[in-house]
Amino acid sequence: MSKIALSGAGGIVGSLLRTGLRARGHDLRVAGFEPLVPLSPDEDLVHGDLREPAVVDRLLAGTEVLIHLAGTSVEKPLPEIIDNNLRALVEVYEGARRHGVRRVVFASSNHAFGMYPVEQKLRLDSEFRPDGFYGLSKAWGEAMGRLYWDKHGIEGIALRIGTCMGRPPENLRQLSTWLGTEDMLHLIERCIAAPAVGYTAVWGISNNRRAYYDLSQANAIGYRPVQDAEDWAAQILAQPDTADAVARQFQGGAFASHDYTPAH
Ligand code: 15L
Repeated sequence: MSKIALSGAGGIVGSLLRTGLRARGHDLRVAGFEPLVPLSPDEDLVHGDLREPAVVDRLLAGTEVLIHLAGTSVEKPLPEIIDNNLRALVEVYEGARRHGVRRVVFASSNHAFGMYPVEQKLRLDSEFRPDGFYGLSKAWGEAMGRLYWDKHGIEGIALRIGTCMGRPPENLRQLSTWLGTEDMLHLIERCIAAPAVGYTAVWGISNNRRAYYDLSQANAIGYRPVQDAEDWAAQILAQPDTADAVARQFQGGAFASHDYTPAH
């Protein structure tokens, strides 16, 4: 079985994947910025700053696939985004070249498309419409995956993750953006096992009736989500929607309304 590197294992999605993939028998090396408490004495752990090539080397040596979740995962001032999501990503991809990593699965985000109106259904080839510097960094990350496939032959999958928190959807927006844990584990296993993907993007949401995205093209890697946020719709719709008017208008929700210039 091939060795899989998982970065960002200390985060919410990273923790779910660390335990879920381990339970499914995958051979993992997991990395966090801070030291992680081992789940067993023999767990293969790395920690440190991925802007440092030596840390990247420890993460990637002997691995075949990298699931790259590390980085800033919310809107932050630009210098932090540049350090964690742009500079670190270059180091990670250069490390993938040095170590002959076959495939990088990059955690992109719905926020690279957050300025689309909620009424619009997006396809995989819809243009980026980031809702902030964080979403913009994900557009950069997707383009980097494209570059390293076209120029260096490293396969890439950009996972445009919606809302994946390891719990049921909690508001109207999440009826469209939710990704259930079971679907997420199935999606990642498809990202690991799908043959010859070259470079592709995939929407990382469940089979939500109110999805903002057209999932029909996700079948390229064999992703067949079975969970649906609609199962929680009745209780969510019975509560008042606390989102502000701008957040209600755009797919990125509160990320779109943050620092929004009105009346333009
Ligand atoms: C993301 O990309 C964020 O990392 C996460 O914190 C959530 O905000 C999620 O998107 C979402 O849109 O719900």
